[in-house]
Amino acid sequence: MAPAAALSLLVAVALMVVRSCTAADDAGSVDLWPMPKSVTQGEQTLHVSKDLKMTADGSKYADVKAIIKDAFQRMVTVIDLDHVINGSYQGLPLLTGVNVIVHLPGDELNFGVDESYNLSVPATGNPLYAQIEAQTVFGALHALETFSQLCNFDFSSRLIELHSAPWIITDMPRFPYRGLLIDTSRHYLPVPVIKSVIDSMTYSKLNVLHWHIVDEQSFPIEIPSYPKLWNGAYSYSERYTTDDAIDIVQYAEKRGVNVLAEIDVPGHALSWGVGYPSLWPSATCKEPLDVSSDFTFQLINGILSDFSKVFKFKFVHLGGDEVNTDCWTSTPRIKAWLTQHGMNASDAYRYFVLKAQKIAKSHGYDIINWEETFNNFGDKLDRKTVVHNWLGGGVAQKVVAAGLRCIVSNQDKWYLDHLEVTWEGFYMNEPLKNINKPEQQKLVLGGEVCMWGEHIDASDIQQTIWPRAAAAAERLWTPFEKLAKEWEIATLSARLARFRCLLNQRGIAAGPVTGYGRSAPA
Ligand code: CP6
Repeated sequence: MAPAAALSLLVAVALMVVRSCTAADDAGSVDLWPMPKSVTQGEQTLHVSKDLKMTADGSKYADVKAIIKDAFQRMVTVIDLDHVINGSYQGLPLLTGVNVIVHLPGDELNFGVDESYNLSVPATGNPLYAQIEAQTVFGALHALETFSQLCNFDFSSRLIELHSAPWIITDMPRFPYRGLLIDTSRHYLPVPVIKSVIDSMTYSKLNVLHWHIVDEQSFPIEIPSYPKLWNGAYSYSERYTTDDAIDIVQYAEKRGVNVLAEIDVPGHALSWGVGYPSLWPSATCKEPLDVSSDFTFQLINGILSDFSKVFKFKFVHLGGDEVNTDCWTSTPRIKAWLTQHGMNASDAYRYFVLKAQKIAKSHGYDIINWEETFNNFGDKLDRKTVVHNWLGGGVAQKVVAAGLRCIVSNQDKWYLDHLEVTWEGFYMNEPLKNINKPEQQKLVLGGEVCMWGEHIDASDIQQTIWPRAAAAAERLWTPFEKLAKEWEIATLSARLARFRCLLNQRGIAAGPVTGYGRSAPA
């Protein structure tokens, strides 16, 4: 490239990425991420009172729901209400409260909970109150998040401005499963970092934290039934106690985020043998877990029994990917066992996965498995199995045609450790690609972006996840008809940049909206 051309390209890129954090003020722009199902707006600017109150008039439940009260307090913090200077509201209408109506009792989160909400912000009224109406507290949480994104702190007046009232927003998710995977085996992530990831998820309405807790490199979690398992942790400080896990699950649930725990068997489990070496086929050949030993399955039973007291999500993830059975066939003891049972190595892989499924079911879980299990013996899987796609072959189409449920995470588009995939690439990954029958579409529960841990740790996880995960979050939340088409995608960058800025203001180290993962700011 000629130097002049290169320079002008650089300048153009710099102009593209340096953006103001202010909401676009042009009429008709909607600075919300993800875009709600339906939005109407007006032209009136309001101020938000420093004494903004939450009420629950007309609600049988919201006034007693600690979840909503806590969420309101967090919302007040993120919009920076503390720094509003009282009394100089300059004659604009003053919003003095948010009224929250929740229709259903209960505040137990699980898969498929109603997350819909209505939010209206009138332009006139005395008192002037925003109105939130939701079926469940979890819908109301999303409404509070949306409300927070309407608020803009103005540093010249030191007031919060809310533009373009009246707002009428009707919203609900396109998919019930909107996930993010974290991996605490390749690098340990301290509890506060995991909590900060949970916070960040709520800002883009993701609702499943897939916790890939354990893998071959380390076993960081305490399993009371088999206390030597966490001998496989990297160090004494790089561990999660049962109380840490409970703390994380409760923290997430209060914010509308389910925690999906994974043990990845029989491959990806080498670290289990640090505490219990008999799980290894031999001292020199250490995975997959010994299929011939009853102890292997007793231990899986112990782990899932302990999990069932901590992880209350309907699903547990049993992995099942990348199983190389060479250690089974090359270990004489196991080879003899295979012969005795009339199994070859791939029979034994199926035997292992199905046996683990039965154990998980006995503890009340529905099962998620990586797609190799379906690719190898889909017809034998428990019919309630959810198949988790990650390879590039478009397996979702086959899974739903077979009547099973599916989660989409194809690595060429939704793996966050693939730094070369741009936010536009994340945005354009369509989970229902080539799935046209409504009854099959319903079997696609949603999707998940994956932050594998080999190349990240606490120091750079947030800027590797964000803003690209937000692009996927909109794909999973917003109705298909309202998503940008490939040729319109450039029109999203200002709105995404504002959302990224909002993440930064809330203490989340989201990277700049340059397109690529983890790039330096311009
Ligand atoms: N660990 C486990 C991994 C991966 C998988 N499972 C993985 C494979 C390929 C890429 C990224 C991650 N690191 N347990 C696959 C599901 Cl590119």
